[in-house]
Amino acid sequence: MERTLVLLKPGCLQRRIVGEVLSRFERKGLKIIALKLVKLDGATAEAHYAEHREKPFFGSLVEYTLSGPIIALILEGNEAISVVRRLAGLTKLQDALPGTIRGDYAAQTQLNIVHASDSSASSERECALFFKAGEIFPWEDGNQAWF
Ligand code: 3AN
Repeated sequence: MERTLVLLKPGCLQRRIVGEVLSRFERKGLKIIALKLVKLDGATAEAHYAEHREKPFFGSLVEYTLSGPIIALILEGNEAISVVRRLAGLTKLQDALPGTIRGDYAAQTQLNIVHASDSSASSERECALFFKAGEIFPWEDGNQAWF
C-alpha cells in the first residue's frame, strides 16, 4: 500500500471542479486519508517546488500556487503513486491525454490543475510538508452493509 500527496491547485477552486477531480480518485478506489483547504505561505510553496528553483517558470509557478487557497490531500492505495500520476496525466498541455485530469481540464501547462507526487521519496517529503501526523487518518474498508 502506498501514499501519495495530491494538490488541487487554485484553478480547481476557480473553476468549481474540486468535486469532479476528487471523484476521479475515489472512483478508482483510492482512499482519502487526509484533506484540507489551505492558503500556502511563500516558504512552503518554494520548498514544495524547490527542484524547479532554477527554471524560468519558477517565480510564476510559485506566484500561481499562492494566488488562492488550494486543497491538499493524501491518497492511499495499491501502487497509489503511479496510479495517481496516470490519472493526473502528463505535465505538458499537448501531451496530457483526453480522459486524464490534465487532459480534460488543463488549458495551460503551468496551470495544470493538479500536483501528484512522482516517487516514494517525494511522497514522503511532500506528505510531511503539508500534513502533521495528527492530521492523517488511515481507515479500513468497512462492512458493505453500511453502504
Ligand atoms: P509534474 O507536476 O507533472 O510532476 P514537473 O515537476 O516537471 O511536473 O513540474 C511542476 C509544475 O511546474 C507543473 N505541474 C507545472 O505547473 C509547472 N511546469 C512544468 N513545466 C513547465 C513549463 N515548461 N512551463 C511552465 N510551467 C511548467
